[in-house]
Amino acid sequence: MAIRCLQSGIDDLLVVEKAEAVGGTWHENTYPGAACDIPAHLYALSFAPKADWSRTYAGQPEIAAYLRELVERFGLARHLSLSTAVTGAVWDEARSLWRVETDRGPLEARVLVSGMGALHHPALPAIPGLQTFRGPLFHTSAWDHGVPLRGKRAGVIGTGASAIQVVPAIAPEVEQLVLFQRTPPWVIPRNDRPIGPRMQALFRRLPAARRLLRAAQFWLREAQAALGFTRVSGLTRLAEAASRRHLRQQIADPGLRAKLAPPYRLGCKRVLISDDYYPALTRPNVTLETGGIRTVTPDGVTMQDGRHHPLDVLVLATGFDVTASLARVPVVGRDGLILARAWGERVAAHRGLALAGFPNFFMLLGPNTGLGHNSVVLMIEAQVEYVLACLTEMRARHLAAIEPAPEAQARYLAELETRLSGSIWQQGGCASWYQDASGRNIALWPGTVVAYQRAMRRPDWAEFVLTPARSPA
Ligand code: N01
Repeated sequence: MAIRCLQSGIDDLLVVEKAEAVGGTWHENTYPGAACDIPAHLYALSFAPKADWSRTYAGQPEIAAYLRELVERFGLARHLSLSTAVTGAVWDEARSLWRVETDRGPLEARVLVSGMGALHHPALPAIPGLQTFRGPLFHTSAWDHGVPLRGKRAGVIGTGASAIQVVPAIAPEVEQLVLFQRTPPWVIPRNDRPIGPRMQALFRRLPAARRLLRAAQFWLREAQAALGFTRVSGLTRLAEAASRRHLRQQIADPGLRAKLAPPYRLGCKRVLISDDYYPALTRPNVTLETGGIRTVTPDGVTMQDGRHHPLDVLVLATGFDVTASLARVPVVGRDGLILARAWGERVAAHRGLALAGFPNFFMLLGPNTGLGHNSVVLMIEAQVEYVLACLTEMRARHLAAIEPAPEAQARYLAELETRLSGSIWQQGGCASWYQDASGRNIALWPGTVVAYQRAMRRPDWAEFVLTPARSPA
């Protein structure tokens, strides 16, 4: 958003970030094995390509370095306020601006864009006795690199995208590893490969070759979404068969295989990609525990049936508190309307990024604009261009405020509801962070990226209430 603003001549901008460095998820998640599930060439910003990605799926250090390098490349440093946490924001109707509270003092802004994301407040499990554990205890997103794992008995709770990267990375190092699984994930092959110097040189010299690769990676994933990842279809069955084959090929023991067979439809939870997760579970020093946890004790974990696993280190790979993430920062719109309350029973936004009653406020990656099948950066870019069009219009027409018209918002949300009904999240028989307490998908876009890009190509001003400035700005 900041780069595209600068490129469009909007340079009176400040990026406020609570961490001490840029990178967001790629700054914070440094656990062993952390990498992206989307090929690096496809995951990079479309307007900031990188020819020399070292592998098909880049690791966290390489992605974090890419994001830091963008600060240099696009001259962002003077627009950054790092180590500054936004603690609240209130719309000032009389002055048509946002009064933003931070832990380093107040700010004012005509337009407020949230890039806060939803996956950064750890979800700590409500397991009795958790806090009594005597050894090191930490969440994957706050990995304690000061804790040596060699020769230790480690426990990992959870089997989501984070856990299946951590387990193969630490299994060779620890003495014993107990993985506590509540629900097995669907896992498909990853086929990660290094990209050698000759390919990197080719991508540097011939940008069309890089673009071709990126397009192929994009359309492969779009086809999956169109055909199978959002609805139960023939492709769902094909993908499930491929995943079962992967399981059979990698796990010989029928007992272990049975424990790893998901009891719900593929696509309902995030589909995981890994070539080394199942093999890690066959190591003699790794135990897959599928009984329920009764309690954590000072020296380990006790199961419902009374068995006890003595442990030195406990890792929580239990995911993030998604629904509460934006609600943690009170955003107060017109007439004291609080964002978390405006959402009431349903977290939703007009086109996934704006809300009636909240003028000049946009959310990147807001409700129902996440993806399970393709690069989420493509969704963010579609939103960034849409917000830019709004900013340009505000400038051209001397507007004080812009916000969705309630009727247009209601129409959009009714259409979204139709798309969601009958989708895999409603019918797949699972629960995940994609869903709210009532089981409704509030996180993912229920369609292809192309469909969203088309819907977001340019704003239809009839969908908005445009308030002119009192005197030309
Ligand atoms: O979190 P998750 P994550 N007792 O919520 C289990 C992105 N990401 O950090 O399935 C026992 O997926 C829970 O069990 P269950 C990506 O979008 C991307 O792994 O609820 N277990 C589940 O197994 C991803 O979707 C990448 O039954 C408990 C696990 O903890 C998102 O981040 C890498 C429990 C949580 O899984 C979140 O992934 C990493 C309890 N009380 C993350 N509570 C890549 O791109 C929870 N669990 C590669």
